[in-house]
Amino acid sequence: MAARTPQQRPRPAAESSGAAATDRTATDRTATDRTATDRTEAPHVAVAVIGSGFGGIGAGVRLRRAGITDFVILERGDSVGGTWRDNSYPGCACDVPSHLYSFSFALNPDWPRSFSGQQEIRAYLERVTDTYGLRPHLRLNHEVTEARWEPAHTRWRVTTSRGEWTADAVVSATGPLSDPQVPDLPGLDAFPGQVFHSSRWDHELDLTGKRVAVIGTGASAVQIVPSIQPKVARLALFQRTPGWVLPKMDREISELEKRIHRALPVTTALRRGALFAVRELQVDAFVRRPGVLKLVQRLAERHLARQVADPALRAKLTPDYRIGCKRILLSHTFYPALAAPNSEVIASGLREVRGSTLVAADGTEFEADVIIFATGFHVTDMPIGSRVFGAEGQSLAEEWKDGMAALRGSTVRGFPNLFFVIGPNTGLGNNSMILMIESQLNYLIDALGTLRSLGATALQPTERAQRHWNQRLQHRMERTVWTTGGCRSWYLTEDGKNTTLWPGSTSAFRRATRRLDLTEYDLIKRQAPAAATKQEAAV
Ligand code: N01
Repeated sequence: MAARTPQQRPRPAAESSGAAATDRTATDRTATDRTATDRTEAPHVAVAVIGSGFGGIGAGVRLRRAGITDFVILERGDSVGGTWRDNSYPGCACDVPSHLYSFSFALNPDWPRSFSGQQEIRAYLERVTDTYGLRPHLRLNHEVTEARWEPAHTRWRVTTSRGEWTADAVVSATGPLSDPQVPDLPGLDAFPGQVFHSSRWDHELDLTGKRVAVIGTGASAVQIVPSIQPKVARLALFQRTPGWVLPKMDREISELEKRIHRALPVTTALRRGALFAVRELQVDAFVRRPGVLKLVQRLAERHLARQVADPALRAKLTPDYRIGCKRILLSHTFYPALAAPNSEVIASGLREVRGSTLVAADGTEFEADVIIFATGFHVTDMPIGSRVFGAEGQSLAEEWKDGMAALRGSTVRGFPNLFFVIGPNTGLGNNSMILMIESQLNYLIDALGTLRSLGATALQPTERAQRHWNQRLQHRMERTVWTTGGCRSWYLTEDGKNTTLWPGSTSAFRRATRRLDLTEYDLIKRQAPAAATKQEAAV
């Protein structure tokens, strides 16, 4: 796991400035070169996509399929993959089945396991990038530092660490799991050992024989702990809140299954359909009937009882809230790793660091060589928000100071032609995010097509439509397990408002985003010429 995949190797300068050198067409080369030399006349594109994870790659594929080829995908990293590039910690794997955690238009008959590892998913995204001709659109190592709507020109000006573009539309596909959250703890700066976040794993560091503290008990910690426990001298898990854990039914997919999927692609689709149906049936319990989840909770209790013999440890690991309130964790190996003789669970949050001594809120101390923060991401305060400025010059972060809100998770009043992939309230508690991403891409493509057919330049939701959408959504949220389950999760803002999850089925969201409803939008026509330089259809 620690070994780097070929895609992780730093790319040569020519390649990392955008597409692989061999892929670059003449017009594309012109665009890139102009970026470097001509800062006053920024090249213009129809669409600037921010991010190249599942959302950005999916957007690229759908744009090309819609016949829109003058777009760039701006990526701050040196390769595609988003959260599946950044999270390379030992044991990193998906907890949604492989055949469901992939694009519907790029089914993969060759998934090696029922739940894919990080490297397979990352390689899959690299393959999709190649197969769908996205390399020429990619601008790697281009961190977006600002995106600003220019009302006089009815366009966006997008500034990156390596050049500027103007664009008719911006697609924000930065995802909720992109910027690590590390608690601001007294004394942490003076810790003499190594410290890193789970999504910034230090692959140079050998943990063998070290005293290691893992902070947090979310989906990342559950995978990290069993992967490192056998090699470390001592492992302490700082657990502020225990999670509910169910067994992970992971297995190798046999050669026969793969052969059948390859020979009969419909079987891959059927497998996906079955996985989807099972998850879709579960939604009602999370959203409308949390009481039903008691049965699932019993399974989790039994799993804990079977795997942890020590009653004191079992008590520590038993949550006091309804299962599903926080993301349900899947693992066969987490509890056995915690029950191992070199492990201890400190049932308290990490409060401060004194030299190499970690001090929990309950006063428990642990001497550590390494601290691994599995403390999650900036989710409810989407970091791109402070870099995006709308029609009145206001930032999205200011606009969202009381919590993120959009129309259909996709568009925000005051920010014309800004489209989100995984926007506010589009997350899922128990299903594949790729389904939601594809719904938002349907909406994006329909919006761009609508603009073209109406001869309009931009659109933004009416205040009324956005308000009604969020009122209805928050009303539905009241009954969900995320609200009633008795926990505090990362789905919620400081004020306890859920601005992260979609309180319904993925089918309902698919229907809600199938078509853009023009009665929900104000249209804007361009007043001034589009841009100083129009980049010709690049590829
Ligand atoms: O982060 P988290 P994550 N002392 O936010 C704790 C996705 N993902 O990286 O619960 C001690 O869930 C905090 O405590 P509490 C998935 O969507 C997917 O694990 O707030 N602990 C919590 O336990 C997932 O949900 C896969 O009381 C402290 C933890 O840090 C999301 O990523 C795999 C603390 C943060 O948990 C994030 O998961 C991995 C302190 N001072 C991740 N401060 C898939 O398989 C914070 N915490 C798809």
